Amino acid sequence: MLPRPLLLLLVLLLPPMFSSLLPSLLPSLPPPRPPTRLLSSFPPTGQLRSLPALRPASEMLSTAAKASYKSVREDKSVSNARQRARKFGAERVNALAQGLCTPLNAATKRYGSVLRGLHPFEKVVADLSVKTRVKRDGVALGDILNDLNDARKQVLSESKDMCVRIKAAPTARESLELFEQLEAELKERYLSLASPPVQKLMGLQKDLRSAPSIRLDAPACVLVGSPNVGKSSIVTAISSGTPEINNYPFTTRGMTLGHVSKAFGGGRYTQQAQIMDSPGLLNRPDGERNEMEALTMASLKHLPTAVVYVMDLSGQSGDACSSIEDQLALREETRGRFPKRPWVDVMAKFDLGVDEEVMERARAVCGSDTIVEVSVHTGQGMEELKGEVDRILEEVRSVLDVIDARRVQEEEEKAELENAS
Ligand SMILES: Nc1nc2c(ncn2[C@@H]2O[C@H](COP(=O)(O)OP(=O)(O)OP(=O)(O)O)[C@@H](O)[C@H]2O)c(=O)[nH]1
Ligand SMILES: [Mg+2]
Repeated sequence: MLPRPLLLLLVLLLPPMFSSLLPSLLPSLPPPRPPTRLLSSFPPTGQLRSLPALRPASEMLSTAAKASYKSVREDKSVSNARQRARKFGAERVNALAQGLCTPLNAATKRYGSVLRGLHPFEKVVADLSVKTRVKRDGVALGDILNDLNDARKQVLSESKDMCVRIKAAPTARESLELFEQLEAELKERYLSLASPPVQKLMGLQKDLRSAPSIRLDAPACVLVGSPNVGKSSIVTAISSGTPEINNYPFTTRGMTLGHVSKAFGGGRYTQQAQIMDSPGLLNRPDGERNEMEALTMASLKHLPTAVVYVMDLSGQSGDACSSIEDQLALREETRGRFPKRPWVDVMAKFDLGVDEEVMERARAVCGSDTIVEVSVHTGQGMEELKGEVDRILEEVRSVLDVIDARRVQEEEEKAELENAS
C-alpha cells in the first residue's frame, strides 16, 4: 500500500478521469477524525458519571474487616503476653476503623469536589434530581453528606476510646476478650450510623449518575415542544435514541440522548452529533414549571444546541396548557427567548390532518423559520426533516468552531505572555 502523503499527492495530480480508481486505494486509510483540538478545548461534561460508586455499608464493612484481619497479626517479637495482646487488639480495632472511615471520607470529599466543578447544565440536572428526591423521600443532599461525615467522625472517635480500653486491660486474656467484644460493637455502631446515609446517597447517586452525558465538542440539537406532540417518536426515527413513547403527557421525564454520525468540515471528518429528547413544556410562567420542564429550559439555556421545535396542531394531543393556542403561544415565547439558535419548526402527526386556518396562524407565528410537515407513522416529510436537522447541526458546528478557535487563540496569547515575562 502506498504511504499516505504519496497518496494525497496522487489525488492532487491525477487527472479527473483516473480519480475513479481512488476508492479502491482509500478504504485502507484510517477513518477521518475531527482535528485533535476539537476534542480537547471544551470544558468537560459527564462529571456526574464520575461520582464514586458507593457500595452498601454492609459490603464496605466486610471489606474493611477482611483487610484488618490480613494486615494486623499478633506481633511475635513482643515477648510479654499482656503487651502483645494489648498491641494486637488496639491495632486491629484501629485498622478496622480506618478501613471503615476511608471510603466514607473519600465519598464525602469526592461529592463535594464534583458538585462544585459541574458544568452549569449538569449543575441544574443535579439540583433538579436532588429536588425531586427531596419531594419524594424528603432527602436533601447536603444533609446526607453531613450525616455521612458525622458517622465517620463518630466511628473514629469511638474506636479511639476502644483502643484505650483494650490497652488498659489488666491481663492478656481480658485484653483479648475485650477486643473481641469491642470489635463486634464497633461493627454494629458503624452499621447503625453509616447505613442510613449510605443507603440514601446510593438512591440519589443512581439518579445523578444516569444523567445524560452531553459532549460540548460535538454539535447537538434538542427536540422541544408541548407534552405528547411526538418528540420522542421523531428522535427514535432520526437517531439511535430509544426514548419511551406513550400516548400520555410527560412520558419523557428526563433528557434522553440519541446520536447520528455526520460528516463535517466539508466531509473532512465525521462526528457523532447528538439528538436530545426533552420533557414537554407547558404554556405557563417559569415560576409554575415542574422539574422536568425546568430541565428542558436548562438545556436550552446552558447548552449550545440547535432546536427542533415540535407541534401537534391536529387538535388531538391538547391537554391543559397545551392546546393549539397554547402550543403556538409557547413556540412564540420560546423563540423570543432564544432568537439566535439554529431552529426548525416541525408540524408533527400530519397524517391526522391540520386545519388550513390553523396552519395559516402557525405560518404567521413561525415567520421566516423553516416549517417541515411530518408524520412518523406514514414517513411523510421525514427525509426533509433529516436534511433540515443536518443543516442546523452544521450551523452549530460552525459556532463551535468559532468558540474553539477563540479559545485556542486565547491559550496561545496566554502562553506567549508567559514566555515573554
Ligand atoms: N398519528 C400519529 N401519531 C403519532 C405520530 N408520532 C407520534 N405519535 C403518537 O403520539 C403519541 C405521543 O408520542 P411521543 O413521541 O411519546 O410524544 P412526546 O412528545 O415525546 O411526549 P412526552 O414525552 O409525553 O412529552 C404516541 O402515542 C405516538 O405513537 C405520528 O406521526 N402520527
Ligand atoms: Mg417524549
